[in-house]
Amino acid sequence: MTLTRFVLAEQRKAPAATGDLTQLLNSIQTAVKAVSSAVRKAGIAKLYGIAGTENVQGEQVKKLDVIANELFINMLTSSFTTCLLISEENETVIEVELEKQGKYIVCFDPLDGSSNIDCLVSIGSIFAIFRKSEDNKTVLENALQPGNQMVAAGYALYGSATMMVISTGGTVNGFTLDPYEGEFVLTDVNIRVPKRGNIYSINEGYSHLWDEAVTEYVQNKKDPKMGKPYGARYVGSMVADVHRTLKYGGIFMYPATSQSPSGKLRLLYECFPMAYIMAQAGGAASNGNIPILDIVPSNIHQRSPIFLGSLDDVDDVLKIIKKYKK
Ligand code: AMP
Ligand code: P6P
Repeated sequence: MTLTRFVLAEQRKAPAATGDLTQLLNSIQTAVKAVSSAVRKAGIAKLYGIAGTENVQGEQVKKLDVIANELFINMLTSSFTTCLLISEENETVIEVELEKQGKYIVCFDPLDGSSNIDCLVSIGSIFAIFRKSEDNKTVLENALQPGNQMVAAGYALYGSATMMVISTGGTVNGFTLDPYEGEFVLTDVNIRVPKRGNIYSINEGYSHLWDEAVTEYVQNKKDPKMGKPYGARYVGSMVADVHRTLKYGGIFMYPATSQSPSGKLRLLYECFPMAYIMAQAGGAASNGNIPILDIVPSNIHQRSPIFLGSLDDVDDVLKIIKKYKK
């Protein structure tokens, strides 16, 4: 069962479907294949190293970032199914030219975790798909929809294998790229995140900046008096940390700190899609106060704290956060 066949079969379940979402998902699939090929060749093709430019985040942009962004933009605009694109690499919304417009809005991070490229640590692409609202909202109002309006979301992990994990509402499925066939093959059917795990994932280098709740929670995970201690895993590449959490359970956290009061991760193209996938797989994702998917964005690059993973593990940290709120 290839991703192409799977998406087509899913479309058959939507009687009124025109085929646009299928076309869009297949265009994203093609972009991911091209990015995967570039990532695997980077060392030989000397694509590593600083491209000498900076992105809207003020970060040095690596050449692979530039290539990945261009590949995504080209495939999305030429799919004739999108009207607005929001990329981590572009300061403003990309409005698709009129004759190529379709009804979907795609928020994406073309190559997340790029600081890990040169040392060959896993990196990924992340995307969220919204539908343009029927009433005549402004471009920006269409771009700033709450997460629970999402139609589909997914990510690609360029790890020991290249895998796409996608949900269009309902099940979450994983497809592994067969590089010899050039096809994504269904390998992980209906992924469900365990109700509780035994791994916590957070950058402990910032522990001096955490609030009391996060400090207490992490201490509890290490204290044998509080139960069997958890293992610690932190890749520093969101797609890798979230995929492990999806498969094995546990919790991934990027909380607000005294230095970053809204955390670091971006809402529209990191937190929203990962929260959608986690929720569809039976997990949870919160900003510490409300579910990530209930957040109404105020700007396209806004950041959000995120606590994501197994239901019981996210619940545990939210209980401690609540305790300190009183
Ligand atoms: P379309 O007109 O093809 O964009 O489809 C309209 C709606 O039908 C989409 O927004 C989805 O909710 C559903 N749908 C269409 N194609 C698919 C698909 N391949 N997989 C899952 N849902 C789909
Ligand atoms: P830190 C990578 O740069 C990224 O955007 C995410 O992929 C990752 O989860 C996070 O930043 C890591 O940030 O501050 O722990 O290095």
